[in-house]
Amino acid sequence: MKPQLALIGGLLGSGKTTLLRSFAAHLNKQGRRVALITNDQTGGLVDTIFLEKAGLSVEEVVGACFCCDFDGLTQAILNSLAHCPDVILAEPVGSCTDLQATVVAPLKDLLADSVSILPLTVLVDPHRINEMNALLPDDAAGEAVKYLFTKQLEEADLIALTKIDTLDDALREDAIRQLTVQAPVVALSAVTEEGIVQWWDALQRLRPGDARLKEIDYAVYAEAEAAMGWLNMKLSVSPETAPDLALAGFLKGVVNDIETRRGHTGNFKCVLVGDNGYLRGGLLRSTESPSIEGRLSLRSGNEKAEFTVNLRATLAATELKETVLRHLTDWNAEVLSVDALHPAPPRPTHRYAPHGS
Ligand SMILES: Nc1nc2c(ncn2[C@@H]2O[C@H](COP(=O)(O)OP(=O)(O)OP(=O)(O)O)[C@@H](O)[C@H]2O)c(=O)[nH]1
Ligand SMILES: [Mg+2]
Repeated sequence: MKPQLALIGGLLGSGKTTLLRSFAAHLNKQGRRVALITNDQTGGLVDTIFLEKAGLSVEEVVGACFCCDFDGLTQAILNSLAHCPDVILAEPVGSCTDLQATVVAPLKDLLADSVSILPLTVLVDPHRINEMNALLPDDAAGEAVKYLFTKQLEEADLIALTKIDTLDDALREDAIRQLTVQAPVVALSAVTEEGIVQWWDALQRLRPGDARLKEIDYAVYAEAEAAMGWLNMKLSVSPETAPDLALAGFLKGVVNDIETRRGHTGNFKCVLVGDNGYLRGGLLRSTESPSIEGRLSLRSGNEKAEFTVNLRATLAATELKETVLRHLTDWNAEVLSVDALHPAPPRPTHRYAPHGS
């Protein structure tokens, strides 16, 4: 039987990588082999390190999104096939949309002999729905994020409301009600694993060919993506306090600064790797607590660890870099590499015309 390929999209920070990790672990427990594909505008991906630390097999497409480097995606799929997986899970860049026309349809056309392409899942962070509904009238950056969010919802075959462990029943229902969408909606938590089997079953049941190819204004799409500053940074560090406390303080400090400047944090994620373990940290908004997982001890102010930082927020990329460095003054930090950019206008390798045009 051909392996199944599932594309799991959704806005920055919606929970794609966390779901990849938890569902891959679930399939592995059942004796099924899984390959993962990550994607980013530039190298140095926290997602890849995080998944590899969980013992998973990962291919990367870096330097452009799947749509603009379709050949890179094809190559990553072919590389994955060498491990004879039962399932391939691929995570496109969270600011990408128009995936039905630029990725799903071309894959169905060009790779149908090698893989069976499942319907497109779009993940939605329930807290983002409220934020998008409550934007202030003069919030141009927020409107840019909302455009991407809306277009992703329009083209979804299946929508998965994520992070439901953070909601009570009434709030879950409220979030689903607020999602005025055509596609079916499931709800899940990648942390507690509630709903992940139901999500996968729903994907299997959806009829192939349901793809909703939509028209999209590429000028507006390009502007919306460019509103996002993108920072991937690698440093050698030696924090002066316990690494988990230092990481939590760093995450909070940066997100607070972004919000003070009326920026929206798309996702902020870091991984600290030392000789005896690692810590992964993430934070999206100041009203939440940083999520920190893993274990790491360091001899304070002395032992070095490699720190990878990925930040996407609606401020200038250079400003993001300065903010990050300002919050690392007690970390004895030495910068090893920096990519600070705004995504270039999307130029898809293929774009299959919407139905009926
Ligand atoms: N409570 C809870 N938190 C979650 C869940 N899934 C993801 N998160 C948290 O949400 C944040 C973003 O999750 P990611 O998996 O990095 O999201 P992503 O969609 O891969 O983000 P990008 O790759 O940046 O687009 C992280 O801090 C996670 O710990 C969940 O099911 N429950
Ligand atoms: Mg991710």
